[in-house]
Amino acid sequence: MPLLDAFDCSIKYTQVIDENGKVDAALFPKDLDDETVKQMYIYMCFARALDAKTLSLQRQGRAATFAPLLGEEATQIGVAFGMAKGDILVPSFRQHGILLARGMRLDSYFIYWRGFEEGNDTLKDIGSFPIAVPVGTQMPHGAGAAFAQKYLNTGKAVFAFVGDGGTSEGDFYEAINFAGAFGLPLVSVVENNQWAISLPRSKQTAAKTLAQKGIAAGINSVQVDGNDVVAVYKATKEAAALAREGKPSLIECVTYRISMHTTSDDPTKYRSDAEVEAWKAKDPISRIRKYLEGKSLWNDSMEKEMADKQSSEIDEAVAKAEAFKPDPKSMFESVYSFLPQTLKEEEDSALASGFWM
Ligand SMILES: Cc1ncc(C[n+]2csc(CCOP(=O)(O)OP(=O)(O)O)c2C)c(N)n1
Ligand SMILES: [Mg+2]
Repeated sequence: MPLLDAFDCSIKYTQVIDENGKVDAALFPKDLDDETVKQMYIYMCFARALDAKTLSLQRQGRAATFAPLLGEEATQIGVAFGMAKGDILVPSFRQHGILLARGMRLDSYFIYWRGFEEGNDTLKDIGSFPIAVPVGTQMPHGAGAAFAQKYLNTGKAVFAFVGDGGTSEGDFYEAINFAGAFGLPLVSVVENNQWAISLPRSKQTAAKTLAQKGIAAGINSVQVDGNDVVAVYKATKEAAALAREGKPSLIECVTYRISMHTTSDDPTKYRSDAEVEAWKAKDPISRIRKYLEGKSLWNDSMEKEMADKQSSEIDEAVAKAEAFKPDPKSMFESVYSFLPQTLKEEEDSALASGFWM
């Protein structure tokens, strides 16, 4: 007699559209129409354009230390499109693609990257927690928010993002365990971009997949090609439906950080060009373009029109953000219920000197 009932420990990997734009028709989601795939393509391009602009602003001293998402567009846009309208998002620091597709105000985004928290504040209007840099904290926050949705019976699912490195944090294990034990509407999205600053995925854990960590928590756990927006969309939709039945999920999106960790990092110091080039061949955007072109749904003139529109929208938002004048009092608020004397003195001095203006 076995001591335990048998249970399935295998992890399913899904790819729907490969590097050449070839589709596995049996896996293609029935609810996904051409127009939506086109929109996903447009948002992936928009995310890449926004990313490039922010990097350029940082290099000019017009934005703070920034974490680029280049190469990870399909993971973020796929999740954005698979979530329902009122669902809740808990991003970390590299998720501007999903925030963009969920309707983030672009001027707020640039205000945040100028270093002002006011830019983070408007994310609540799109059902998102603020951008937060601590690694892994998104998970217990997400589990807590999911507990609240269950308690209040809102029917909303919560999507919390964590990196490959973040899955080594205690926060990660505690959150998925809590979600499994309480049957919470939590979808944990592991954006596995193969690197945690300079630590490669191979040294992060001896586990073969990051998805399998969810098995121990008793939750639905899958792995998808994170450079395939359709596979990510499909897994997200399925996980969202399960979440609404009180079944949490973990989706490991296998992707790659093509760019630097942040603008203060030099990845050439710790990884080879050959590795980066191999991943560039799996680019998430070009495969969807090939797919759309194959169906005569996209062409060069549409590409140009799209790029021009996105670039003027971005430029307009930058101009607005650079004209933004923060209230000097704002940096003294929201931490203490009343201001300690030392900070009060600093506040008085800041206001008197007018250095902010
Ligand atoms: C708790 C904590 N420890 C360390 C750091 C410094 N840090 C910032 S990002 C990062 C690596 C995160 O890697 P991963 O989770 O894979 O996410 P990625 O940056 O690849 O998106 C580290 C160690 C931090 N921000 N928070
Ligand atoms: Mg990583």
